Amino acid sequence: MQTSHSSASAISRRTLLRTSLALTAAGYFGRVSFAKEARTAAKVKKELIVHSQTPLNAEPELFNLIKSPITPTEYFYVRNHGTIPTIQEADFQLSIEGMVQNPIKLSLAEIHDKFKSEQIEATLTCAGNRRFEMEAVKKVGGVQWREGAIGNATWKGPRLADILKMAGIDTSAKHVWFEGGDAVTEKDGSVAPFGGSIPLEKALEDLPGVPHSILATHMNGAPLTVEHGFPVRTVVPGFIGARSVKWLKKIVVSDRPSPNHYVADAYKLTTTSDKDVLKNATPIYSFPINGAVCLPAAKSMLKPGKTTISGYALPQGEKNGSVAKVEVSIDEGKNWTAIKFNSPCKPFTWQLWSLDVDLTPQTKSIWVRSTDSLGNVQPETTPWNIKGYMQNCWHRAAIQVQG
Ligand SMILES: Nc1nc2c(c(=O)[nH]1)N[C@H]1C(S)=C(S)[C@@H](COP(=O)(O)O)O[C@H]1N2
Ligand SMILES: [Mo]
Repeated sequence: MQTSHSSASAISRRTLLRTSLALTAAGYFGRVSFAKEARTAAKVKKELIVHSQTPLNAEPELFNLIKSPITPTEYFYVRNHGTIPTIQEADFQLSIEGMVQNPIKLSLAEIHDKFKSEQIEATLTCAGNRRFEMEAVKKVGGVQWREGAIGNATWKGPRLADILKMAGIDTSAKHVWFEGGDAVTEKDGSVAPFGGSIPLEKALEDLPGVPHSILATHMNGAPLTVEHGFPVRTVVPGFIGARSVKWLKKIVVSDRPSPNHYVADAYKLTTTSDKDVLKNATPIYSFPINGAVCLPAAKSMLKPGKTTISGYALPQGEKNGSVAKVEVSIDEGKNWTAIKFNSPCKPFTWQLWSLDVDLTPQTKSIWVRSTDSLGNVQPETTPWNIKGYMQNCWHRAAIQVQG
């Protein structure tokens, strides 16, 4: 290791090194300049509904959300627990440690050069999507997400499995921890990075036609934006968004789930905040089957007659589940119309749907429920939990039709 001294030659050598590293990174991204800063608050406000500015939490309007099966990055929800770090690509280093034979550190250029990169399509959704609906039973704390804490993108980067294999996984390893480069201030004032954790089995999952877990450097064909985790994040298809850790800094292979707050205490389904109950509960991994009516928007005033309604459906994020059926009711569940899909839906990926219906002045609401290929169906009601996670019951949009 070279110690730093302030002679002119050392500085210029350092500058040179930095420049060449920066160039390598620039070459790696295929262009010299790209957004290294987060969007301005004004720009975010134009594109998303902002729930909180610091930390930034924002979701799209539903008509923007379902404009295309691939969600444009500007309309992709942003969910943060702490500050958004600005990481210089030249300084970036990812460390792989824990129960591995050879702990390794990788630069961005090495992540690019040493591994085959793979492009996947996967839907990301926050466990708190639709949380605001919990208020029908009892309001819960946290960001009051509507139906837009979901998005579908293409992601590109090396397979997590390839990186773990290079480090050599110990035979007794069972879990993989991820640590972000952000700083989250907890209620007790302590500051720690956001962390996630997934079972090793999931990290190594290799099923035909099912997207792998990757370390994404690209989203929708461009380098990750700062808000979405630049320069590297995990993308774990089928799992709640919290397991797709942004600004990834460290991977730890272990025989147990991560002790990070967001694995050990948060993202668990409990009806109390009792510490022991929380400690003993299982972390949420897969996202639940879900679906929502996006158009017309809830509370719309509509004319009677033919109207196209549309929305999204999401399969449960396990095995190779895909959307199998979407049913719509405009008479409070007495009759349901099933929507057919022309081609099989993709695993771990949402399916946008639309249906023409005849509205009458008696139509009070539009309901939707999805079924996946594993037989999971959106339930009629969601069990209340103290954090408002996994809100996935039949989605009901109240509307008014003119008489
Ligand atoms: N480092 C870090 N990673 C993170 C988070 C975070 O706060 N910090 N939030 C997580 C949660 S809860 C979700 S739902 C997704 C959201 O990803 P997005 O902001 O790219 O939509 O990122 C996850 N990864
Ligand atoms: Mo989330």
